[in-house]
Amino acid sequence: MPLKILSTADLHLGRSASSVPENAEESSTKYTWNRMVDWSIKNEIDVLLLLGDVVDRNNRYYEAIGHLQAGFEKLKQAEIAVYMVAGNHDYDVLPEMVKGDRYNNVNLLGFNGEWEVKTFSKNGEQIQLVGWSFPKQFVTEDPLLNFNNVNIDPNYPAIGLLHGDVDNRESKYGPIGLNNLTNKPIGAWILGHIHKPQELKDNAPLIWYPGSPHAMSAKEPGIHGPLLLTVEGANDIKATPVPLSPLRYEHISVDITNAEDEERLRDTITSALFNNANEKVKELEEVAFLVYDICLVGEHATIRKIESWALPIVDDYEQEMGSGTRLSVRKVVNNIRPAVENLEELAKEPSPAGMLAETILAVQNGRSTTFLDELLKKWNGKSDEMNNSGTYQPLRAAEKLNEMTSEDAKANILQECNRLLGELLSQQVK
Ligand SMILES: [Mn+2]
Repeated sequence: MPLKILSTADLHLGRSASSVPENAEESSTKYTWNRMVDWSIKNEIDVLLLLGDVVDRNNRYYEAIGHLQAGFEKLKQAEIAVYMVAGNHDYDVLPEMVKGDRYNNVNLLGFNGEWEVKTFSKNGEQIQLVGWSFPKQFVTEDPLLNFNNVNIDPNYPAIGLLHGDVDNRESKYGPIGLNNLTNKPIGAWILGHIHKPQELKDNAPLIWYPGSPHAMSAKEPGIHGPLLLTVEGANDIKATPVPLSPLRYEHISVDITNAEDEERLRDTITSALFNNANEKVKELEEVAFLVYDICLVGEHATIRKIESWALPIVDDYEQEMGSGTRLSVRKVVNNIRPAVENLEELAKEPSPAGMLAETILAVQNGRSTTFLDELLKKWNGKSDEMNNSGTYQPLRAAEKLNEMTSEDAKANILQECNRLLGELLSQQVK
């Protein structure tokens, strides 16, 4: 029977997800840790791989460690082996935990930044686990540059465990060159650090970021969960995502062009949400909360009315699916165009409406104008001022404050120009 390996990274034990009720047990990452432990036992997993940043540096450190230890204990009783490498968040705590022989089933690979190989065998099947751990919080050199004298037997499958930033040379968190992964005698590389699950290469070697198994914010939309590996041969390792995250975030666009009144608008939005959730129903069995960011699109004469009609949906909307999944809305943004017959013609007019039209076109077509540059400069100044203000310090510390990018600035300016232009045009006597 092929060996079954469950792999995961970036659990950040100690953290909780945002935009779901704080008292919901599903919000905290320890819920997903327990769920993965139970799932491994129930599904007769042979090995659990942890790819670093399992424990969060900044959040309730001691509580987090207790939950990790309780899980190790359960896995030990079920005779499931654990192999892990440390990341930039837990470079000090993971080595500390495996000191002494409390858990003879738990192995930390590559202590202090030295590559290490260990062999695991069960029922006549044998695999090699090859790993490297963060020796300190910041690592600016590719760990694979020291992949020398690593003794790998080519007759058996080898799985590489590493935490770091693939193809990001400037990273302080272990920059990894993709080429340095592909020329090693490794059948599959399983990586930590990036929260979005992604396959970087589908074979020879297989390369995956399993991602965070617990979606933590709207910045991490889509399916989250651990990755199941089935080892059929040295270069035949299959990967299957297991959607175990109790939370899921989604971004959807809703066209409101035909919403003439408040009732029609609410109907348009709620149907769009329900249809979207229904399409995903097979992936929602384990999802308790599905949280949406809505972007309103289309064309409308009175954008401000649409906005005021849509606003209450953030607080009011709640819908429960047959699966028990609760749908809610975190945010509504608008990207509605004012109903203008010819924006290009209007942009030529020397009037406030013309100026707004010109700015809208500039943002949409990626051009710059003197006025747009001025607006961007002001926007960035205000945004920095706001982000650096003491009021937001607790949010920053909890990493709950999203960093603003120039894309955010342009999106906001576009939204504002559309709104103003709609307003101006609706005041014109026809
Ligand atoms: Mn990391």
